Amino acid sequence: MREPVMDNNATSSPPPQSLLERLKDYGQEDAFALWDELSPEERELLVKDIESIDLPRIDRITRCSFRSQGLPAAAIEPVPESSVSTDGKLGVLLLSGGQGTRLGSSDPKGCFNIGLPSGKSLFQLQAERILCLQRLASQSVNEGSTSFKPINWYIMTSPFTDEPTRKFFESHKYFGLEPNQVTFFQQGTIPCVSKDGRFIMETPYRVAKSPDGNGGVYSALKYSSLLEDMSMRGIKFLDCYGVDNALVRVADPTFLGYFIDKGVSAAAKVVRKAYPQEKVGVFVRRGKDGPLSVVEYSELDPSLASAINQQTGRLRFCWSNVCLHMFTLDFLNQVANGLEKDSIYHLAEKKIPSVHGQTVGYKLEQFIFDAFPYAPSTALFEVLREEEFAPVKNANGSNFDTPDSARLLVLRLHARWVVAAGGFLTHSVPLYATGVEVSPLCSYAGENLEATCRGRTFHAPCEISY
Ligand code: UD2
Repeated sequence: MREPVMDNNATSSPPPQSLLERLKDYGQEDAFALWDELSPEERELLVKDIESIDLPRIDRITRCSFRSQGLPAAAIEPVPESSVSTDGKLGVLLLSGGQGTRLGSSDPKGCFNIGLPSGKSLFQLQAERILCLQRLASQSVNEGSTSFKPINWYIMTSPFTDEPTRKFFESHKYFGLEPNQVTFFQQGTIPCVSKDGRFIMETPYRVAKSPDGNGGVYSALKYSSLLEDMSMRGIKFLDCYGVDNALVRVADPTFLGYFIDKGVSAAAKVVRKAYPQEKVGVFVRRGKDGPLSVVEYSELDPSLASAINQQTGRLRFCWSNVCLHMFTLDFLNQVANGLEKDSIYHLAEKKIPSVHGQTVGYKLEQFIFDAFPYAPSTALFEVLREEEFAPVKNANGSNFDTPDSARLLVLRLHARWVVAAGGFLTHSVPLYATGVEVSPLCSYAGENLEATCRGRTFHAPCEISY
């Protein structure tokens, strides 16, 4: 228990009345509960912290989200096969505000080295895939008439990842990209609340807050005026993805071609779900002809996750969300308003550090795919898991989605590229446990490897980087 503050003036002066009244309006007066124990400096910090919170907005979000949690979800239907087509002017939007908690690393996940022969981080692999595309595009432009522009990379960070991410890029000289083609911006944070919707106090003079989810990207783009920046740069489409996928095909031309051909506002790549409990969202239709949406793995009833389609013998909900999205810039301009108006956030039950120790409460998050129901038109694009999805979620030693499993997926895919290009592999350990790494500067998706590989033997594991 804290010792009461000795300064008599301090202990007698009450909290600012107008601020206390405003808190009472929203049932949050308890934020001042420990006022008498605070020093003058702590009181000043608490007043500033409360004044930094948009009380009407947070109250609306909390009320709408709590209310929505109780509502029976509209009956969900699997996405009919016909909606998923198996056949593929661009900015890149990277969601990189998450903390690597499950990975056991305090660094931003993009800094993580998954143990490839090159030792490259996820950020470097993604930067070099952009460089490779720029080189391929400039080669094709030389045959054409139009001039070639660099691909703009917008990277969303959070208060946890912003500074270390910027420093990582600066210390690696942007991995060969031009600094002015990389834009960092921060997502918002939101107060954590107790089960009855009251602010949880992290310290006696600070409300506990957490990043507002990867769906925070919409309001972050809107309030940072980056949507205007994209428009000024001539961007019409945004390839949006999660950082923790070692096989992500950043700015995938095939996906862009498919997206433009379909003429939709929002699209996602999907893979077939590997097993019922896989930690992926699934695409569903709400109601018979309802909008396309995603039910996150943490919110899908286990019985529905395991339900089998009797005709196909496959999982009823089999189209997995893998955080690989494409949006038109026009849609991004509209959807931020719709999401803000409805103010429905997901409630993630967590143990939250507070003045009363670990308190069970809620972190409020929006998800990137919450935008899909607001899209006038959508499309799904099936891709092969072994070519495009290698999640890096959990520390090595866990059963799935580890740096080791991701590394093997990369080495196996690239080994297939080398053999297809006429190369040979020797390996001192079983081939299922090794392979070769092809630098993204050599090849984006297995193309242009014949000159390097034909007739040559490579001893796995190694990096092919020229
Ligand atoms: C995400 C997907 C899930 C599935 C899975 C595949 C969401 C909401 N869920 O689950 O459906 O595709 O990945 O691996 O996308 N992030 C932020 N800000 C935040 C929180 C997360 O930028 O406040 C980023 C994070 O850095 C990562 C991505 O969003 O790039 C996914 O983050 P996650 O780890 O929260 O999502 P996960 O793995 O539970």
